[in-house]
Amino acid sequence: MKKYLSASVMCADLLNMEKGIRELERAGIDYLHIDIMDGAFVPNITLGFDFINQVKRITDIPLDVHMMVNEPSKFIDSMALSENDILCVHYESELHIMRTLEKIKAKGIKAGLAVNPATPTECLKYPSELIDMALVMTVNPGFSGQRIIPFAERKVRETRELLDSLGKGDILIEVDGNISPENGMKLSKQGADIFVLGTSALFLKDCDIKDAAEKFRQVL
Ligand code: S6P
Ligand code: MG
Repeated sequence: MKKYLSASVMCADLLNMEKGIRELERAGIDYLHIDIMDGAFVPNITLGFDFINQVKRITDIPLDVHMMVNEPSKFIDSMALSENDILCVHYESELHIMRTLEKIKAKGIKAGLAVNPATPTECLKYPSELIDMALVMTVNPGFSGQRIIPFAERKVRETRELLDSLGKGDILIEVDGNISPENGMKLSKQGADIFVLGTSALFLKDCDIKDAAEKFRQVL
């Protein structure tokens, strides 16, 4: 199974974004992971819809938008996404989450469903009919630079087993939070497909982006 690297844009140099995106293109990064926060679902605020729409105009790297907001259905039409982009919403963020996923699919965009560390894996069972990706959070969402939760490997394995048992082996599993090369290697073995790379693997002080991406690919 192919493995994908998704660069966490909130960890890039926000004052030199275009230069940063060109570097990610040169490094062969598969997705740009864009974190959207509302200060309510998570205690932080990061990037927004105008930013997404401007990024869309300057690069062909598909976007992997991670919505950490309450009632994400309100904002689906605020982004000019296309068929190769993934729009991922949290299971915990809306009462009728399947209606939200239907709305995303109706726009011709790929749909992702994210689960917080405390949320049981089984919540993916019924929505699996509507999703292209399951995002297993490996930290509590909101901030970069946190430590991975101790049961991350078990949760990814459980997720892979659940999806396979439902005949949904084609749904990709993404992992997000403290994905260092060492953690990435362990999670890859448990069935993770997409790796969100932030301060633990890609945006490092002593290594350029292309070398860091190459080093990460080698452990998968
Ligand atoms: C925050 C967000 C994440 C982070 C990413 C940072 O919860 O959803 O996407 O940006 O996890 O990576 P790292 O390696 O600093 O944890
Ligand atoms: Mg994220």
